[in-house]
Amino acid sequence: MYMMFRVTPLAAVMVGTAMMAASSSLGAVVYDDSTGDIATGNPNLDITSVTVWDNGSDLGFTITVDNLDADWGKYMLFIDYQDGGSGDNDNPWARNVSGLGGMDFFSGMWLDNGYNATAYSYSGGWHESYTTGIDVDWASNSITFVMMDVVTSWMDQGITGFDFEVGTTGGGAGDPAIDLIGAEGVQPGWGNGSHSVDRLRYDFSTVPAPGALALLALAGFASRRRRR
Ligand SMILES: [Ca+2]
Ligand SMILES: [Ca+2]
Repeated sequence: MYMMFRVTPLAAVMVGTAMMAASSSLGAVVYDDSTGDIATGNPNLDITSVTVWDNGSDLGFTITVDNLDADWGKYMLFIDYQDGGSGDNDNPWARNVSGLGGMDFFSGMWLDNGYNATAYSYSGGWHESYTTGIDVDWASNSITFVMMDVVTSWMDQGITGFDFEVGTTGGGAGDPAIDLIGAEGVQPGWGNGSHSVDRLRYDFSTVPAPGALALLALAGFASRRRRR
């Protein structure tokens, strides 16, 4: 049964950290990005990798940048997991990023005044839909964002994975993405637009249920008997 948990940021961070450790063998994919592929001198906005993982119920992202030594960066996650979704250049933060029509989920993270995150789903418009939490590791220049029970909810709808984009930006509506993960190349920088040309794919890790394992064992036993 799917249950929506609304958790405080602190609780989410604590659970998320525990899940990271527990889920390392279940599924984690690292997507690399070039270092220095930005038009501005903001290493806190230069993505070097994004790690996506799940444990069969929760979904986590770790965004690593060249140097997180600044407390004002903004980080965006766009997810396309089903038909329909947003128009192009249509995100809840009004950042100037084109090439991303059909998005169904958006999360924005910021480091000002401590740090926090917010998440939205698209249904005829953007609606803030989740209470989330992030964990910032200044020493490793990384920001980890965990969404509880999202995988459970989406798998109940027959979803087995999703396409996504990650971008960095500033604090103002109309700001562009300074860096995008993938093959976009150097974006024009402050005062200009930005454009996504690819979406990365993540498929959920699959954990066979006990019943499925029993069936597999039975099948193996039957095939061994037949070979005798
Ligand atoms: Ca980069
Ligand atoms: Ca969509």
